[in-house]
Amino acid sequence: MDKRKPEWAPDGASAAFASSVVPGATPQTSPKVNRATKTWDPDELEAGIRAGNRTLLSRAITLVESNSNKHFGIAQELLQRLLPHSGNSVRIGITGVPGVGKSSFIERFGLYLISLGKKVAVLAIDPSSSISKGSILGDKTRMEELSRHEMSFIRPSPSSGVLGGVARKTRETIILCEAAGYDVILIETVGVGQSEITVRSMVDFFLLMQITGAGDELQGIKKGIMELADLIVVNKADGNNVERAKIAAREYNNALHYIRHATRAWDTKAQICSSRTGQGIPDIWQTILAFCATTKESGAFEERRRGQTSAWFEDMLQEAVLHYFYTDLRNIEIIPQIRERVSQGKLPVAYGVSKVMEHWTPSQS
Ligand SMILES: Nc1nc2c(ncn2[C@@H]2O[C@H](COP(=O)(O)OP(=O)(O)OP(=O)(O)O)[C@@H](O)[C@H]2O)c(=O)[nH]1
Ligand SMILES: [Mg+2]
Repeated sequence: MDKRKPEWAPDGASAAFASSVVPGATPQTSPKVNRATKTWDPDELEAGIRAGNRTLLSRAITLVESNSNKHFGIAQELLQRLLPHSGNSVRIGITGVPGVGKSSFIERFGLYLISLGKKVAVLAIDPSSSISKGSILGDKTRMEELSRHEMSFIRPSPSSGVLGGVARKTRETIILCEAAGYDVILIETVGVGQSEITVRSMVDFFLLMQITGAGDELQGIKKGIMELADLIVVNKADGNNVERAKIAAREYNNALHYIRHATRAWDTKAQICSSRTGQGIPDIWQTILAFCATTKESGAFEERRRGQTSAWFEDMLQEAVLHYFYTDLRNIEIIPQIRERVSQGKLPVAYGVSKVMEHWTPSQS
């Protein structure tokens, strides 16, 4: 099969999925689907997505993931049309170290939500996929049943670009999925580096997954990560691990008294579950429902969403301005020269900066 094709294509995907999103050393500016259909028809995409057509949803995501300028306009037009139909989901981020059981949890939890009549979309932000140019979402055995279900839609991490670009694509993908009627959006990320902060900045509810270790549970967990979480879940509470998981949850609950909570008027707590037996899964959904009710009531839910969108706008604006600045011909030559003189100690740093700015905007100096 063509391993470059990023589409998740859950229809009959079986063992092909996950492991297929491999090489991609070059950004995928020419999605395969484009060759098949020749053109992108915004009317067709809009109507298809609104009708919940997963193939067209997949195509639209490929479009927003494209780095090509010629796709940008149409992707943005589509997003603008769909924006009024977005926002009606619960966006849930799930993080935890590799092996903690995130994908197994998503499979269980997703199937449970489907049993309640929900439509579930699963996205991923995997920073290592941009470094290694290949997805490590080795989930073909973990989410197999969910991926085959017609009420689910699973899409791996965009496989190229810096985290900022990946984040933009995921945010836009959330909008598309919501317009397609998905009620719950689950975003998996590996518990390393900046990706947790990034996912926190695009979700309503952030779930930190832990497992019991040997002894001191709190050792090794960073306070900073706990401060991002709305719920800590101690997974793998099954077999002879149940008691240890309960003890761990108690320890987290004690520790949570002493840290700042992620969401205004919401007390972050810890609970246990088993993604293997399904124990505790409904309780987690109850917690999330309680969270939504409380934060919607207090206004914190809307406030966060608005804040996230304006922060996203601000980030992109800053990125664009920096790009404009550094690629401006007036700066391309002078900045390295002044940097050199500054680093040699021949010019004070602030003076060097003022020289660059003067050169760039002589009229304002
Ligand atoms: N006993 C038990 N094993 C579990 C449970 N959940 C996951 N596992 C096992 O833990 C291993 C890792 O599970 P994954 O779901 O792939 O973990 P992950 O966090 O998604 O891992 P990465 O995607 O690599 O970050 C697998 O062997 C699972 O079968 C659980 O609740 N109980
Ligand atoms: Mg996983």
